[in-house]
Amino acid sequence: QILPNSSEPLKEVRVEDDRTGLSIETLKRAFADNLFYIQGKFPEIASRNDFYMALAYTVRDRLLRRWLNTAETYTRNASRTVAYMSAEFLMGPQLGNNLINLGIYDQVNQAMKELGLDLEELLEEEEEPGLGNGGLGRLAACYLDSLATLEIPSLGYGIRYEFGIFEQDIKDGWQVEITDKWLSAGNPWELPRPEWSVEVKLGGHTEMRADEHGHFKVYWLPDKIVKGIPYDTPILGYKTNTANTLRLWKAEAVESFDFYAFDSGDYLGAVHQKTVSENISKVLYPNDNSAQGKELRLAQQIFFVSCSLKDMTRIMAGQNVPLEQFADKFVIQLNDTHPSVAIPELMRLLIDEHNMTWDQAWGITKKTFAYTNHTLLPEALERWPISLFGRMLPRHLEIIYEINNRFLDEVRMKFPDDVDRLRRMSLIDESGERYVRMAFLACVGSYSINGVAALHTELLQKDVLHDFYEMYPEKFNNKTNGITPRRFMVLSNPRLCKLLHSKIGDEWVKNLYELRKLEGFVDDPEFRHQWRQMKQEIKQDVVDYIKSTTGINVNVNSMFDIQAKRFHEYKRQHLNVLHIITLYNRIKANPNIEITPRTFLFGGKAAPGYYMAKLIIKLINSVGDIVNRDPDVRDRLKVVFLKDFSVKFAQKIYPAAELSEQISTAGKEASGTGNMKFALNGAITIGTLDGANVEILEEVGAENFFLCGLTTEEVYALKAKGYKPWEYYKKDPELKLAIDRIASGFFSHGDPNLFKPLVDHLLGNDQYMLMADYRSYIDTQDEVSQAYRDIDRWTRMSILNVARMGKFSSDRSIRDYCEDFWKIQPVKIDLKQYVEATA
Ligand code: NBY
Repeated sequence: QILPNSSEPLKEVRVEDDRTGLSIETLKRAFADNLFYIQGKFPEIASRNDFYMALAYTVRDRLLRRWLNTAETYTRNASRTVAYMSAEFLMGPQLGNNLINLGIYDQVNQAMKELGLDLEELLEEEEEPGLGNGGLGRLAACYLDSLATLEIPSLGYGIRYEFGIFEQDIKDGWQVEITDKWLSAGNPWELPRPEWSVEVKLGGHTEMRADEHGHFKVYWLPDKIVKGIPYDTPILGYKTNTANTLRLWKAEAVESFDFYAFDSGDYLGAVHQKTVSENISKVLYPNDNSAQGKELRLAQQIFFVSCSLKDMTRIMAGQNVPLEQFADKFVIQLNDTHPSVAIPELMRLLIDEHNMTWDQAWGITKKTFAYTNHTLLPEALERWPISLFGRMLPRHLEIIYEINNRFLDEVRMKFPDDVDRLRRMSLIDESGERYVRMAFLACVGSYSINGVAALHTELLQKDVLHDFYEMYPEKFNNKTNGITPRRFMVLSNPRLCKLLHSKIGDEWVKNLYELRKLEGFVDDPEFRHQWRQMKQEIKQDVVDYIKSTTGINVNVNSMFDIQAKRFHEYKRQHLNVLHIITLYNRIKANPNIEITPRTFLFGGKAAPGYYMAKLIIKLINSVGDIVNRDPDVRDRLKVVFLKDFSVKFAQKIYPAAELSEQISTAGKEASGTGNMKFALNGAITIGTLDGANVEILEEVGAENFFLCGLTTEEVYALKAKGYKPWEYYKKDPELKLAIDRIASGFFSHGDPNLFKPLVDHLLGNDQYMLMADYRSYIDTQDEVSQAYRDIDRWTRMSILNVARMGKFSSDRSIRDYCEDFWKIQPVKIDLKQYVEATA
């Protein structure tokens, strides 16, 4: 025996080293090591980014064990896996979230302090990956967080855009777009995996040829091949050992093509080819809720979808799972129709490259895919012109025609002699120029179709997908969206979390329904006082921020009334502006009028090509210029446009909100998720009966929600009987005065033309019915002002909103997906086993 009689002392020796240890001393040493050996800097010449990078690598080292163990466990067990396919992942900064989920925020904070650094400042330094537009992309990110936290084997698949959503600047009140060079300082969170690169074919034509057995087969002869290189980012669960993967594809040129051109002496041609290939993952399309129909966009879609499917077949081969079991090994969730070419692409892979029969391949395909719809807006439903589609994806078009033929036969069987139904349901729109209807393709190729809030799912079934609901009622289901409380509470609102911790512990972080326990404290005046105190401190931070970035003085005692979301006419930021102008008019008419002081905060980007949305931004800034300076206003109203709204910025803003503006035209906002983030942070909602507002109202109670506007049925009915916006203008003097102010040029240096398009829209057709909802909105806002003056009432409402938001955790959404149709179980990751093996 080599060891003394007891080996206990040896167990005391930790395998803790500078890459794993969590003691303050080890963290400091690891940080210094990374600064020196990775950044190549000593402290005196290190930039803030160097310090950020050194810390990021320190944290990354500490999550790699979890990441590798997770991958190893999934491989060994050949675990059933969710593949979440999305053209967008709006992840937000990674460092803070990883510190929270690893449970090492406090240690690292202390270690940095001892090194004379400020963790907050280092967190600020991170350039966020803005690889999404808004709700849809952020939902994908929240879902990855919940999947990892619930220990569900999953992979996110998307595109590694070199340029994400543009940065927004405001010049003379107008939005200006700036390229988002998020990768320029390096990205410490991704690992390239070139050994798992794949090739994607594009263009060319197909041919029927006999194979070696004399059987005829289709061959696709592409005229272009692009290489996809995967870049992996770890997705940590909250205080679990699970670290899943987000795999994003970067497009590069295939070497063989370069060599070919190079051999023939066409050097510049070869370089050009390289540029064309790399363009595919160059930039995120900056539109939300409108499809563009651009060739490059279709190339992006087939590119990432084809890379991902091939990656999945590689994974199966590595685990010795036969391809026949594809639908058992993977469920593919389609985040809207953007990845829906995956349906014909999987068919093509199985038939053309793996020699399956049509029926075999189709059997697998329709058991694999599930489709989430995010919109009812007709302009957001993707359709590809047949000519464009056929040019880029000739083989996929053939497959879609075949799917369509068989599908229409099915429709004929179920609904004989209904020619109009066939025309309506065909995957090919033949009413004019011919198009492929991607939403219909997704419906036919998926076993599940879900909307993102109860009302939205109901409207899908009644309206946009009614025929498909009649055809396949069993496929339809609702999955109300959710948000992750880790990022949108624990990380972003430490003050609220501290207060919650003192009263109800922190079970709620993993089980948000636990927040209900707060209801027991709502009658405690001391608690309400602390609640107000907390909100006040958060507001003060934002006041300071606004002062330092815009020079505007904001009254910390005014109500923080916030609308933060993409600019779109259906979201009706201009209805909010009409309220501001109305209050302003009241002050001008009677400068001594009693008015609840308010600060109106706006944040959000407009699609660069969306003229009306950009004009609304200009209007907000123009109204702000007048209102903020008018001495009659006496600081009772302030209008602030917070430029360049992002996930990082949102995290600062949600906690400070008191009133959350959710005022879309009923029936237009599929769900909304900002509405949830605000309410979870103690803001009260003023909103229409739209999207998830309906369910928020149901949860928090009507007495804790300011409801306004028409219902969806009323919107439909009013449209049907003939809507006349002009009538509302004529009959409501306050509305008339507000519109006239804009039309007169009062906010545009006397120029009546600047906002004329907006005014004409509102008085002419007013597609989104602002005129119809104006009076109800204004009256409800007056109630809001009243309620705010009753400080105890308001505080109670705020507390009860937080207490009753349990339903809106993305953990609940993901559990519903798992149980309802993913049919997938958690897999526990063991760390000890590994540590002992290495020890
Ligand atoms: O998805 C949003 C919905 O508007 C919102 O109500 C919902 O809460 C959220 C999550 O379910 N949709 C959205 O963000 N859509 C897009 O960003 C988007 C982006 C691109 C395109 C279409 C829609 N496109 O066709 O290119």
